[in-house]
Amino acid sequence: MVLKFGVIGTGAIGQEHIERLSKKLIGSQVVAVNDINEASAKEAVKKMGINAHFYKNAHDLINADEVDAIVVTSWGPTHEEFVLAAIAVGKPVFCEKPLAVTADGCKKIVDAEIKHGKRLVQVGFMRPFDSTYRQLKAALDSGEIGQPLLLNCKHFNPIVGDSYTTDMAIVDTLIHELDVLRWLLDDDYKSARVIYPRKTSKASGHLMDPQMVILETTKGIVINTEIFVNCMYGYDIQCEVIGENGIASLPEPTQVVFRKDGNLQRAILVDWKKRFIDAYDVELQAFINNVTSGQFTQGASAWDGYSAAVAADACVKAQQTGNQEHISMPATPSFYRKK
Ligand code: NAI
Ligand code: ISE
Repeated sequence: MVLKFGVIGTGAIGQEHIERLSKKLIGSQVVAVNDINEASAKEAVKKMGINAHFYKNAHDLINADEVDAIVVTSWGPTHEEFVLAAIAVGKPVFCEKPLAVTADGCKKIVDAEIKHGKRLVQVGFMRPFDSTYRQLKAALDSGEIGQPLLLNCKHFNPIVGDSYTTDMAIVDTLIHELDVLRWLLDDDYKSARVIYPRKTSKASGHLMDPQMVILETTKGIVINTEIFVNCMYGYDIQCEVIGENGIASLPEPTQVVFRKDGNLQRAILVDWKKRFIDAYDVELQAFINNVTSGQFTQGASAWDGYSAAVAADACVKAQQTGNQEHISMPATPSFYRKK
């Protein structure tokens, strides 16, 4: 069985996912695309040499008989509408993060999926599929460093455009740590605080950059994450776990090391496309397998999207108040509990 996909949003990651669904993964093809920028959508599919119909209206794509499953790769504030529309017609939907830009928006999706009665939604939190994060989790689960006590994380992007806003550092960027660290630590969050260090001259006038987010978990672990989206030097994701008996750090992505001209040097990646390229493949293949098997056994659920958003809401409030904000994570409904 070949799953026929419709893709909403043919920008950066939309094109990446169209490429992998059309040419790399098993059991999928892209038959339909939509974007508010018609010319760019048509140019994208032409450049990739795939024969996909362009739909002017995203809802027509969602409802089209030729479309079995949907991928949402449009801007974050549009996700809620499109995911709810896919659920309304009973079509499986892979939605890039964030599932919605608020917890309330995610909860509407959770309620709709539970009412539908079977899993349809997977969220594009790819880091638990990444081999370096899986190595780090195996190290923690082995007990090698004892109980985790404190984490130092970095989420550094080289540069962002003027449309990137201070709250996006949480809902669009930190949302990855908010998801992956729940899985890594098997824990949840109970408070958040945001500190603004001296602002870089490289950031747009309206953007606070860098930001430091301090989270406390229900087990008492403290997580310090530095978000710096105009760091200039590269795309740098770091996670150091300090435990009772030692430190475990996220492995650097494998790169050739050069000894040359009196230097010892290796490249740092410059964007997310390469840093998590394998994880994107694995998570989307998992979605294809979930749909064709009828069992959503892998990948982030709408509840994972909601849980990350609950913490993100508190972080956005902490950005505004400067206070330590409480986070109360609701219990996971049986519908989403791992079988
Ligand atoms: P982008 O700006 O390159 O592409 C977004 C596309 O969506 C644009 O072509 C835009 O015209 C289109 N669009 C916007 N509103 C629309 C609407 N109402 N209907 C149809 N099309 C619409 O953005 P990018 O970087 O590709 O991000 C897209 C989404 O993917 C975001 O939610 C972002 O958070 C997520 N993303 C996830 C990554 C990951 O590591 N998982 C990496 C990069 C992006
Ligand atoms: C982008 O949307 C992504 O999801 C990248 O993984 C993240 O590093 C970046 O900060 C986001 O803007």
